[in-house]
Amino acid sequence: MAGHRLVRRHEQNPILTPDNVPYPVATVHNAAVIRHNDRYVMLFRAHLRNGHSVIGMAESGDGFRFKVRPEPWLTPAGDGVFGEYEAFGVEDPRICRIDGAYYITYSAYSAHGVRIALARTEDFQHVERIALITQADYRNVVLFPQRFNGRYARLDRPHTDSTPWSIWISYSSDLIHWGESRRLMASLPYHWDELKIGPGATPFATDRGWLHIFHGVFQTMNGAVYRLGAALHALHDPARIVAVTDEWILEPEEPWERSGYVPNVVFCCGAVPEADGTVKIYWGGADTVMCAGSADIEELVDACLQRPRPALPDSNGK
Ligand code: BMA
Repeated sequence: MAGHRLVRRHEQNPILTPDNVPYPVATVHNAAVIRHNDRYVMLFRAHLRNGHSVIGMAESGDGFRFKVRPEPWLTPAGDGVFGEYEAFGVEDPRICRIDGAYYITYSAYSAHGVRIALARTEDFQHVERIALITQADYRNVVLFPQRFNGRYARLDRPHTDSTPWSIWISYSSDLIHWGESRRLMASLPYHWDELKIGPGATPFATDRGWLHIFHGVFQTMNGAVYRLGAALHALHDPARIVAVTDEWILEPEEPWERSGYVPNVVFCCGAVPEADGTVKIYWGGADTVMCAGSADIEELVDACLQRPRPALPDSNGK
């Protein structure tokens, strides 16, 4: 894509590869990143060589050069209900800070399908699993970092045969039991995201709304292409979409985004807004390596507001 780029790639991409991990892994991707004290903490997904995923942890002083801890951070539970539902692996974490604690939502895979689990940590040393917070056939749950009228909110993505996989919102008073779900955003026919969309990074507040970086997928004769878009949700009512970018903000371009474990994928699970008005954006490249870049928050907001597209198709399917 020619012209001005909203997301500027870091010159040292990929910033993390399987070679940087001190235990045997085939991939390092789909990582969440958050600032904890004066460090950046990354929780990444890594495929083991049996095809199951674990979650590893890396730390950084500058948000770009990460050092991986010697052991995986979260591996499938050995017993109990989590053991039953995580038997095939734990994937695609997201981190959200609420009231001083960090909540991690991740995909739990098993013979029963994929559902979302919630864990909590205060220091990234000790982690406590709290609950499985969806039924089967859900992925990509991101929490909002504050309550709305006393209730927590999340964006989620149920799988369904009758509609394209879309972004929904649900509410909870305890982070465990969720309901009042509504469909907020869907892919548009013959658009870059026409196959499906899903939540990406934990939303962050801007003066014009919550900015949410999501992924959209286009099916080609040569397989699916995963790209990123941005949406703005009203600050006091995240169920109200203010605007969605008509164009993608990032697509696979670099060799390590176009080829790897799954080709032509950029997939985002984390973004860190900075005091200087930029946001660091993290994405998995081809489900194999971690990449990072930065963007001006105002430019992303403007891209949503100045070149918007409908959040949901109209009744004629457009
Ligand atoms: C999705 C998930 C992601 C992955 C993407 C591209 O369905 O499995 O974890 O990054 O496909 O393979």
